[in-house]
Amino acid sequence: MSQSTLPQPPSFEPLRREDHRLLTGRGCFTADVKLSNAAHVAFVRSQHAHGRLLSIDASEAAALPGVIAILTAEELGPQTVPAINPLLPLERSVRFDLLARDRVMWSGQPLAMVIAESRAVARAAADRVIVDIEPEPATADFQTSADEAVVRVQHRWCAADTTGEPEPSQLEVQVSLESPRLVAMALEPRAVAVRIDDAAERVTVWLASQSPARARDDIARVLDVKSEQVRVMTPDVGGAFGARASVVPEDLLVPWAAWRLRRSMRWVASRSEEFTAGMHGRASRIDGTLSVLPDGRLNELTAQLRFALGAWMPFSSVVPLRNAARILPGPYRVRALKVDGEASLSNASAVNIYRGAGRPEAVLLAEVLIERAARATRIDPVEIRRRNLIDAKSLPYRTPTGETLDSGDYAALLERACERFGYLAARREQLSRRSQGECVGVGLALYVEPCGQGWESARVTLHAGGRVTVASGSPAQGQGHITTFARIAAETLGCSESDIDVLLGDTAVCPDGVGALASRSTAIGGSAIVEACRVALARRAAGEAHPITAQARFTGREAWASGCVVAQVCIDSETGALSIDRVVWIDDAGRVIHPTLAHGQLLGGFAQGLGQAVMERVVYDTEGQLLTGSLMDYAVPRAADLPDLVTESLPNPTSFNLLGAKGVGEAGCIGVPAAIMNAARDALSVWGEADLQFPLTAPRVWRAMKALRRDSGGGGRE
Ligand code: SMO
Repeated sequence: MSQSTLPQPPSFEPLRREDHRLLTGRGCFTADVKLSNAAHVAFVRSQHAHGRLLSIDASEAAALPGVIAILTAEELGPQTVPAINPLLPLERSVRFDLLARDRVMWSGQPLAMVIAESRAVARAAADRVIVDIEPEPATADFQTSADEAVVRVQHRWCAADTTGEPEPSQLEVQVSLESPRLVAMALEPRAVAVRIDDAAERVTVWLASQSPARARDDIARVLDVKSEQVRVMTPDVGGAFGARASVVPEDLLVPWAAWRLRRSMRWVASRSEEFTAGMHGRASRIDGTLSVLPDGRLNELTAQLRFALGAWMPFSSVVPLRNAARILPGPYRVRALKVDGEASLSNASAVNIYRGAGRPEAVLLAEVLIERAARATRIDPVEIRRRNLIDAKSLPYRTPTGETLDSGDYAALLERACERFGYLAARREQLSRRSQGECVGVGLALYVEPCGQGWESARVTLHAGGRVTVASGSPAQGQGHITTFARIAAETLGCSESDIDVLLGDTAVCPDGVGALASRSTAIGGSAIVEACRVALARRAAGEAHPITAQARFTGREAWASGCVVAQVCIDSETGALSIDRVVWIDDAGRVIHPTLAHGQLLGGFAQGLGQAVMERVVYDTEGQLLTGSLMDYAVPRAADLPDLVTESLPNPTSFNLLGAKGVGEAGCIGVPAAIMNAARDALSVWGEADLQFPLTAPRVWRAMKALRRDSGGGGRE
């Protein structure tokens, strides 16, 4: 990424409070937590994707010096993963054992736990546990029939002025789009550390959770103790991205084993375990049809959404399907909408929310369709969007799926993005480069993204002498919440940020909260801090003596951030290799509290969005074996892969929370992939409509290009 085009944060911005400690090696991640006399856990996992579990023979493993215990479902009993967030009703009841009992459902499923004096011994012993499985055929993602869906969603809507019947003169375009399975590649692999306080009948669990209060309750249920007996702490966390919003079986099994054996214990996942048994993301196939009137107005959008769930359902597993369905048709007016969605199980690792959580899929569908419609009607892609965007005057706007777009100016985002990109000049450049045989494309994407639903909590204490303690229910996984929350509190209290201490991620000292997910920490978590500060100020004005403690629980209405991305790509017509020349991205995250940190969120989301678009893909074979089980086979972007990026903020504050803030962390994964896809399709459009799918690797682009050139008779010599 060239420094010249990177917007530099204003020079007066202080560094993040977190950084000095982290950059000088004084961070404390879960694996760093000091425990005296801790045992180590290794998991025995299924090598088959599906089958009957006949027996587990641990006798040889148990004889290894240093092995403390080997635990299976026999010791655990019928313990299941926590209930699922009922945002969508389940079609049938589902239950998933924490340790396999009689069946295995995916290759990587935990079958037994080896507890030993060292990590090395635990792993060596795990390798010697003999598991007998009678394999059965595995069901890959999207292999199930429609009636096997576990979750469904449907939206039907028709504007009052139309019957929704196709008008005779309209054009219809269609696309099928795949969003491959991805790994939520946190820098820090999953880890759990548990300390048993025998005398007090209490357990402390260090866990990289986005939702520590919920994790505490989940752990207490498995231990069969009261929630007050469990303390969950999230120390420094090296990335979460949705994958740590819901607990995985291991998060519950390690505390259970520690409690059972009355011994402190730790488990640190290997990178391989992140691939075989970590949370995956995306995994969807979407078919869409858009009909357009001759003047470019959008008539009817029809979408068929299919999401894979994997072998078991984490708490938030229905969220991607729900989000993709309700976000359509994005920032556009349509005359009719039909959305049908379903999600089904498969013999693969679980799919959960991952940065964007269904938002990227909705945006990809709407944006690829609208550019196809532009080519079909021969209207410029910018102009066809202009004719269909919901205008700022119409906000708040009730969408066909019943959502409320609260704030924003989509047309302004589009105009500003085109201006910063030099859109007209780029089209002229494209023509001249095409005439010289180059394959160049320009693509756009507009997005709306729901942010900050539900409630969050905060506690503020004003101490004598002026220091202030702020405790939030929303923990951090690298975002820099301490810096942002200190600023919010200082602003509200009228004191200096340096007077404020921020406590996060400890259920013993923080009020219960929902957690840090769904782009809610600043909007909802920050608003709770504002409210608690206001209450504390009022008490001080009334003469209450220090320390003054005020607690607040803020419930916000979901606000909708938005943005516009324009990308230019160049495709090597011999090899299919795609390079991204440049990207311009205008984002409306509402009121921005800390520009440096918001910018960092944009960059991080940009990198992950780019990875999704051009290189990342989890692949299972037909027997359910993972083919991309390491970073040798699964590509993630490196710094050198990032192209020139220009970002600009065009804030329209929301009135749905106390700060006017909307979300920013997920935006890069939402708008960027769609813009890159459109640019690639635009590049190949000289030969026709390409069936391009993510990730846009050279072989895939080359094959799509070859098919088009053969069909168009132009240059197809292969
Ligand atoms: S994908 Mo996010 O942590 O809701």
